[in-house]
Amino acid sequence: MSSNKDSFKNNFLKRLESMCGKGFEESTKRDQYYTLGNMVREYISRKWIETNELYRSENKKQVYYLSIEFLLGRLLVQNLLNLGIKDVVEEGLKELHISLNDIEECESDAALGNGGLGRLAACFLDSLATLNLPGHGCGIRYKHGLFDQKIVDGYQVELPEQWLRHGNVWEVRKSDEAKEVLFWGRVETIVEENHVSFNHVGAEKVLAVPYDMPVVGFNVSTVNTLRLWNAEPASFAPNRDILTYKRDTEAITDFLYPDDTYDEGKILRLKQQYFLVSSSIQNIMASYKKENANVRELHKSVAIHINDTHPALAIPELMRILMDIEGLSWEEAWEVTTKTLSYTNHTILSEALEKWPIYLFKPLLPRIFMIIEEINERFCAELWEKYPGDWYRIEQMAIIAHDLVKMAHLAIVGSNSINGVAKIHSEILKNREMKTFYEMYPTKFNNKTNGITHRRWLLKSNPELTTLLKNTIGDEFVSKPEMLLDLKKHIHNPSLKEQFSDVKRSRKEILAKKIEEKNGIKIDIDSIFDVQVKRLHAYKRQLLNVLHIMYLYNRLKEDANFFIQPRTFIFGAKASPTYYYAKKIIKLIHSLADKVNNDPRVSKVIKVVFMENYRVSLAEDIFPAADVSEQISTASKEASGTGNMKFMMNGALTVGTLDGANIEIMEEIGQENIFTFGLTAQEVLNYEENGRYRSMEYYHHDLRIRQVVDQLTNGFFAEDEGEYEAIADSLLVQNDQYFVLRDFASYIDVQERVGSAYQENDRWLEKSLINIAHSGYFSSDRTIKQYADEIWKIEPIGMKV
Ligand code: 26Q
Repeated sequence: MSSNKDSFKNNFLKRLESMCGKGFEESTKRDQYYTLGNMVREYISRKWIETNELYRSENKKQVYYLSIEFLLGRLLVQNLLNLGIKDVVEEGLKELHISLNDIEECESDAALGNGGLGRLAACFLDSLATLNLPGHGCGIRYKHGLFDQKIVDGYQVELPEQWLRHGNVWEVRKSDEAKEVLFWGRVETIVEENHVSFNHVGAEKVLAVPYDMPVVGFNVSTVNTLRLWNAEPASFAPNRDILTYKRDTEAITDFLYPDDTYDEGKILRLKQQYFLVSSSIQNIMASYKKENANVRELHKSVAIHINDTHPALAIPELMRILMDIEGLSWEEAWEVTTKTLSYTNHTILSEALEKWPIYLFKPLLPRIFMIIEEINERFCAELWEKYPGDWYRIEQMAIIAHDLVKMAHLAIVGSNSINGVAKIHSEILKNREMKTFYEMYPTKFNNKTNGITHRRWLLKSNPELTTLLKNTIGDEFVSKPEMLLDLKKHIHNPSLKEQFSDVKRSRKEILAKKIEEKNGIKIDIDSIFDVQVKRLHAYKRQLLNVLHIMYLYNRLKEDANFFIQPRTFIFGAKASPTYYYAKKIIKLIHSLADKVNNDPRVSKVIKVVFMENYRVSLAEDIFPAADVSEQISTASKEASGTGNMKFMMNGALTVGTLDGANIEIMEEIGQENIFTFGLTAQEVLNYEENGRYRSMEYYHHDLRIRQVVDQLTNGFFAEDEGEYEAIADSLLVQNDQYFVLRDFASYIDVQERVGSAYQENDRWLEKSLINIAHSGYFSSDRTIKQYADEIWKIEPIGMKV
């Protein structure tokens, strides 16, 4: 690799021949991708080694970020950008008549995550490296990432994802650093004079082999590591059929679990969690002990962060190693453990809180279970001291109760910090969901509002807007995203507005072209691109969006004079394979699209598009092209949201409830630059408490509602009349748990205001620019600085640029 275009070209051609065994003329795009990828990785490796050496020699505190998901997406172009060689490479390739965009298409997304939580972990890695912070990701090398979604006849079909099929140029296998992870077996208690020790015997051993991926900081020489563990058979002979053992072992890292709260309690998922945790903690101890003698001081050199409760077994695992291997007393081990660990909560939906039945847990992880029992007993004793006689409170707070292990309780008790991911979410945790724990440990609770990396969601995905911003306010915002605020000085500049409008239009054209290719639907570039892309979940209320479109359809059919600003409604969403209701909503969107897009008159003003297989790389085409961002969750249910920030950074205006980070977006940009509607979180929580909501009343009293709800089951759609009965039932029979009908009128109103606002083109563009200007606050660099200063207590490591 080199920073000179001509020598890059020469090297590229030589490498292509030696790696692929063919000349340039015969080479395929994939050969070219593979060659370039390998050149880039080699270029990274010097800095990677130096970073690791520096971390060893400086011996400063480091953080390990444990996460069951890392939703990285593609890495080639982001790495080129962060290394500062994208332009040279792009130009060099162009002279060879190769388009960088084309060869990027050969890279599979690393889709090792479901959605928000996994993508947040990926943004955090990018920020850690860019801020020169010693922070490592620890995760699982799933052979198959999140399923590929195909739509067949309007229904979602899942296909196994195959990102490793053509190899992975970014990973380095480190078989010498493999660790053994123990499952099953039993624990022998050995009592000697004044000492008790424990022996885990008859266990089944699994080998955890690390694959390291470099995490390249932007414009710095720091290259951090994401270590992904792969499960392989250990060399010992198990006491059973070797083929079954091999298959069971490899199954641990075969699949990413699709976020599926309806499918919990699967033993394989528990195995995955312990596999990640045990290999990572063993690894952390091994590298700590290379440089430090005293394990009692671990917390001075190491912070371990758990991304939700999925890696919460890190607490008993660290206790196990400190006591059983390092010989610390319970009290000593507990002090080190709690000082080392911190925890982020990402959800308040009670069905997503992890609970493991003892009958599954205890046989699989006998020593870990013993330790959790002891943590629970000591914790309950402490509660008894504090609240003597308050059995109810103790039962509610216990880590083990009613034959279940409650992972959130374990995580809270075993950590020094517990944070939510947006202000309102952290307040709800303190005042409701985790109130009793907050009363017990008030100082542990804090907020860290989420952020996104502008290096992917602006610089990489929207180079056109990036150039315009550089020309307008200079390029300081590239390393200091808060400098985007400078744009506010220019929002009345007519030339800037025109240029921004051109950029938006060009990105809408690119997306429209892809939609035409993939969906065969021609869309109007001048229409409002109104987008809802996120996982499909009842609480996110894609249904509210759908019912509003049905309402517009009805109005257009009934009244030839009904005017609306033309709109294209774009959806992208994966549903968990066993989430019946969510899959029905996908089918419903397709039925609606058929109805709307095939109506000669209606389709002149509105269109409905469902983009298949929503994922990071598709998102990079969608956010830059959006005019309107749909963030319409039932207030109080969306912990933060991060898509809202990506839209904002690309100049889309938000239609949203006062939920999650939408509230902070509004605080930043002002009420006049966002379209809010619907119940507040407090109003939702009041309804939930007093039970006074009756969805039927809204159905009976609002004709608009009655019409669209009836249309779900009266043959309006071409499908069988029973097809959407479950959806109609959720609204009427089950009393509309997510307040869709309650917020419907308010949503219609706000959408009318959106339409009118869009007609005032000049004001709309100013609002867009204000959104972009304030998006710097939502950079994950800000978030990560707060974690580093307030939770992990880590500092940047002095690197030369
Ligand atoms: C739990 C038990 C069993 C199987 C799966 C799961 C599971 C897996 C993934 C439960 C939840 C998840 C993912 C949660 C998630 O993505 N939450 C989102 O996190 C974002 C980052 O903080 C927030 O912005 C979103 O508001 C939140 O929904």
